[in-house]
Amino acid sequence: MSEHLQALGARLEQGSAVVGQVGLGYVGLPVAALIASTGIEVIGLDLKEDRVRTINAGRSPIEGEEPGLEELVSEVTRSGHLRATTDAADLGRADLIMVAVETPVDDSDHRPRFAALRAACADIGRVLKPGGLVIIESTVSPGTVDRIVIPALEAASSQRAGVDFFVGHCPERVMPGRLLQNLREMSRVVGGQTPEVARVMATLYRRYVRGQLDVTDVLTAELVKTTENAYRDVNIAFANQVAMICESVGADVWKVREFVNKSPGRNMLLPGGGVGGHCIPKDPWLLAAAALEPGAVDVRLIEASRYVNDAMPAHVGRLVRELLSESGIEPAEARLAILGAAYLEDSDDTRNSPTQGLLDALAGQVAEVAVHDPFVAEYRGALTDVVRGADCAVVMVAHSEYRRADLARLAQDMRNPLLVDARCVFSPDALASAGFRWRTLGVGGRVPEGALID
Ligand code: SAJ
Repeated sequence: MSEHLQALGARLEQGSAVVGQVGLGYVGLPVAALIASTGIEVIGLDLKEDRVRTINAGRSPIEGEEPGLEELVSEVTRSGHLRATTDAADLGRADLIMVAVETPVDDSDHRPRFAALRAACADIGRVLKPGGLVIIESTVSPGTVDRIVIPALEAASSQRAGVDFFVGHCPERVMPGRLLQNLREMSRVVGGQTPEVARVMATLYRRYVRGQLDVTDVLTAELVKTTENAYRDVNIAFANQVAMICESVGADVWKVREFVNKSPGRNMLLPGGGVGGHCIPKDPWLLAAAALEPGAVDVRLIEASRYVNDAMPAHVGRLVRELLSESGIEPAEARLAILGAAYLEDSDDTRNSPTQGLLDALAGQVAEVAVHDPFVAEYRGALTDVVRGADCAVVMVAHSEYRRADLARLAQDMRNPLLVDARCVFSPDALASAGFRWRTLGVGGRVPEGALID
C-alpha cells in the first residue's frame, strides 16, 4: 500500500486526520456532523452563506423533522469539531474530502447534469494535498467517477489519480426523516479505486456506520445504488401496469396482488397515484444513462417503467373526471379536495410529489381544487374544512390521518359524496356505508350503485 494511504489510514484510525465535506445539504450535513462526533476535525464547504452561518451558529438548516440532527450539529460546532465555510481554500488542510452535491437529471432529455459535481471537483483539485483521498457520496451514473471526477480532479490539481491522490465512491443511502438513523444503521457499498483505497475508506466509515461495509470497486458501487432504486421503480411500474389491466377488465388489482404474493418468491409492490421523492424518479435515469453511449444497450425496460409511473397522476385525473361525469356532475363545475401533497405517507417531503402531477393534469378542467396535507405547512388545517362543499375527494397519499378519517362525517360535509382512492386506503364496505360513490385505482370501471346524489 502506498505510504500516503498507509499514513492516511493511520490518521483516520487515530482520529487525527482532517476531513473536508463538500455540500452541506440533507446528505452532507449529517455526514459531516457524524464524522465530527467521532472526534475528527471536519471542515464543511457550502455555496450558501446563510446555510454556513446557520450551521456555525449550531443549528441545522435541513427542513422537516430529522431526529437528533439539530442536537448533533450544536454539539460538534460547540466542540469545534465541525466548522462550515464558503471558502474552498479552507479545504487545503483536509487529508480526505467527501462530496455530496446534487446530481440531477434533466427534465426533458433525462440525461444527468453533473455541473455541481464538476465544480466541486475543480474546487477540490485546486487545494488537494498530495496523498489526499476524495470520496464521492452523491449518486452518479456508472462510469462517472472514471470519466468525469478523475479527469476534473487531475486537471485542477495537475496530479495523477491513483499515484498522487486517490478516489473512491460510497453512495449515500439516506431517507428524509431518518437521515442520521440511515447513515448509522444501513449497510454501505465502499468502492475504492484499488482494494487498498477501499480499505482506507472503510477505516473512516467504521467510525460511525454500524451497518455492514461491503468493500468493492468504484464501478460496482456506482451500479449498486442506481440499480437498487431502478429495481424499485421497475417493480412499482409493474404493479401499476397490472392495475391498469385490472381496471380495463373489471378486476380488483388489490385482490390480485394479495393472492399473487401468496405464491412463493413473489412480492408485487403497491400500485398507486405515482412515484415521487428525491431518488426513485431520478436514479433509474442515472443507471440508463450509463448505457446510452454509442453501441448502447437497449434500456427500454427502465425507460418504460419511468413513463408508466409518471403517467399515474394523470390516470388519477381520468378516474376523477369519469366518476364526476358518471355521477351527473360537469367536471368544469366541480370542486375537488386533494388529500395529500407529500410524496410519501406520513412525510412532509413534497419533492417530485405525484400530487403536483395530478394538479397539472386537472389544470383548467375543474372549477376549484383545494389541497390538504397534515405534514406540509401550506396545506395543514382541518380535513373537514378542506373537504366541506367539495364534489369529489381524491386520496393521493396514505397518511395515517386519512386512514383514521370519519368517512360518514366527510360524506355529509361534501356537496356530493364522491371519492377517488389512489392508494387503496379505504375498503369498499367503509366507503359504501359512509354513503360514498367511489373509484379505487386499479379496480374495474364500475361505479357502484348506492349513494343518492342531491
Ligand atoms: N411507491 C409506490 N408503490 C410502492 C412503493 C412506493 O407507489 O410499492 C411510491 C411512494 O408513494 C413514493 C415513491 O414510490 O411516492 C417512493 O417511495 P419509496 O418507498 O421508495 O421511498 P423513497 O423514495 O424515500 O425511497 C427510499 C430509497 N432509499 C434510499 O435511496 C436510501 C429506496 O431505495 C428504498 O427502497 C425506500 O426508501 C424504502 O424502501 O423505504
